[in-house]
Amino acid sequence: MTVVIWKKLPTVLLSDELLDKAFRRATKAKDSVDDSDRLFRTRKQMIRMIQSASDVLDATLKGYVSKWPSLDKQSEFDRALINASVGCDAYRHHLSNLQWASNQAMTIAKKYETQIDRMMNVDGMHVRRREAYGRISSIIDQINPSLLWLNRARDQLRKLPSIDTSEPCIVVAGSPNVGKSALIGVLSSNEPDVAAYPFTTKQLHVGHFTERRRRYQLVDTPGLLDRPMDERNKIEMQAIVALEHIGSIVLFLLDPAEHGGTPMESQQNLLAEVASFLPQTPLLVVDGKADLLNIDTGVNPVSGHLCISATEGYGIEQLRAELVERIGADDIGDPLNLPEGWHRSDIN
Ligand SMILES: Nc1nc2c(ncn2[C@@H]2O[C@H](COP(=O)(O)OP(=O)(O)OP(=O)(O)O)[C@@H](O)[C@H]2O)c(=O)[nH]1
Ligand SMILES: [Mg+2]
Repeated sequence: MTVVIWKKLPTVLLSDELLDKAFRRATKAKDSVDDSDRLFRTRKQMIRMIQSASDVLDATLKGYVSKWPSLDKQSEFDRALINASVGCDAYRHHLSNLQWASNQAMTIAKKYETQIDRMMNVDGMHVRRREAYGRISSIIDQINPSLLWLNRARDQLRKLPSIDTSEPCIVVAGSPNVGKSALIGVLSSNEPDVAAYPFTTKQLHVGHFTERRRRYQLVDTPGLLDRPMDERNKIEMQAIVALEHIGSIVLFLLDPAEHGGTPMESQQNLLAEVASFLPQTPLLVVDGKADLLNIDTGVNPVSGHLCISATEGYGIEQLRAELVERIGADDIGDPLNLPEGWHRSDIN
């Protein structure tokens, strides 16, 4: 599975820009044709113009199709995000329109090239070449709505988080304002990236740290879990379900001081809910804002949970070690990732 770097999605030219590019290239190609015989020269020129215009269109359009990530190759998480932000059906439809136009342009070009090749009249060749241009232009104009759609979709998709599903991913969940983003900030080695879930207006933080040569990603869930289950729409549910597929572990952050405004009872209910819709994903419950609880020992003696303060830095390294250990225990796929205390003589 490849990681989609959404920010690198190429821009898409609109129909007039595309045609301009193709016809300009074609004129240049014509000028390089040399033949002393007027009939032969014109024939070669007209054919060359049609050929090079259709080649440019074909390469550009197919280039878009191949550079835009193919939905079938996406993780369930990415597909859920694409669906929520621009719609998977529309995505497929507009990209396939580009493919269609590119094939049409090639077919028209071939047909006119053959005709011109058989002609003996210079004026007729010019007429045919203009006809070919006209028909190709009308095909490209027909897909302008798709080109426009892709440009707008690009603006949306660029805001999505880029998550590598082949690396461990820690999903940070909890009620609003409990300190999820602050915790991602202190656990991350650089400033976390800011991205967007397509259905909330809140900023989503994506951070990472490296421990024993392994990269751990941290993903935020702001606004995703704020409402009761029955009020969430299908698209939000897809994203929540998809979290199960990317999450190596769910870090559920509680705010026992209720500083964020949510009573502990509601926080516990949300915890039960999260546990029920992500049944396959291990869950680590952590008490946050330890500074407000006056606990600096790393474990809350009341709940038995690890206890951290993002603002004061308490318990952070203990939490990191716990996360790495829990994820490591589940991972048997990577031969380079040996259990603690082991060594390999062939690598150093
Ligand atoms: N005292 C204290 N305050 C904290 C701590 N962590 C976060 N806060 C404060 O709690 C508030 C919410 O923190 P955020 O990190 O934005 O919480 P969040 O869970 O990401 O909030 P949403 O994304 O809106 O759901 C902010 O005012 C933080 O400064 C902590 O460890 N101790
Ligand atoms: Mg937040």
